[in-house]
Amino acid sequence: MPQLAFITGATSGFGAACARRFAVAGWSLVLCGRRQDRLDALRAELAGIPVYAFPLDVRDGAAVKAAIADLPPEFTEIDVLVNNAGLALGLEPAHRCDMEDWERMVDTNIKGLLYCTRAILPGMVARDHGHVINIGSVAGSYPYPGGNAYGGTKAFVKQFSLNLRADLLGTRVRVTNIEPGLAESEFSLVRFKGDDTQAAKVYQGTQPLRPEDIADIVYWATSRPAHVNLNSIEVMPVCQAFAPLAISRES
Ligand code: NDP
Ligand code: 8X3
Repeated sequence: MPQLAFITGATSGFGAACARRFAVAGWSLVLCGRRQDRLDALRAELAGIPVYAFPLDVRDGAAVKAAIADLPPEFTEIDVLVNNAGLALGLEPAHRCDMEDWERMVDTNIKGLLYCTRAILPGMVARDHGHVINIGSVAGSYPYPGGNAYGGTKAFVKQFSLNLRADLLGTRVRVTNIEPGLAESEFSLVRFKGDDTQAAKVYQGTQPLRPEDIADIVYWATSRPAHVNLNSIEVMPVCQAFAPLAISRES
């Protein structure tokens, strides 16, 4: 049976890789992100697959609601929602952070994810079928200096995912929170506001996760038997692990 995935933030990184991975499996796709040129290029690349791509800023709740209400008929029965659009901004300690950066992370990573979920979930429940995949982060579980509001938004995503499971008990709608560690995409370029030297340093001397690794995990989670729900999947590259708790010592 043909299946349909709705992927937010499909213009780069994990989202674009997910689109390619689902396309390989023959799925139809609804793709969004703010950059129209990237959406056009991806649609051209995926020629032969039914793709509906449209520009969307997930921070605009009314636009999200209208776009989902106005999907072409053949793109309405969404089997999988990949709530991927998101970003980190800055790595400063909290007392030096830009309040606008914090607001943008909250608006995108939390409110954008809520808008998309709230608009798509009723159809899944009505059809008693569907899978919400949220892209969380290890930053939602483990604190690190400069992670402040970004980690907070991903902790929200983690708890919201669990609470969705609680609400959806008795339906066949599945929910999975995928929590990656260090992964190379445009993530650091965005975090450091276009400073490619600073962004490149994040990955220097490492073998980070690739967007394709995450896309494989997303696809794998959706392709488990229908009675299996993976609540969360935490994944790091082999080159990453935990640090000891920090202690400030006198002198
Ligand atoms: P990228 O920067 O490569 O991709 C982010 C995507 O989100 C882009 O397609 C961007 O599209 C989209 N996006 C950002 N803001 C908005 C918005 N307001 N409305 C719609 N789309 C938006 O980063 P990644 O692929 O790495 O990140 C994807 C997700 O994975 C994020 O949620 C991130 O927090 C998470 N993550 C990333 C990790 C990493 O190390 N890379 C690790 C753990 C989690 P556009 O700019 O066109 O709108
Ligand atoms: C992205 C991973 O460690 O940069 O969510 O916060 S990290």
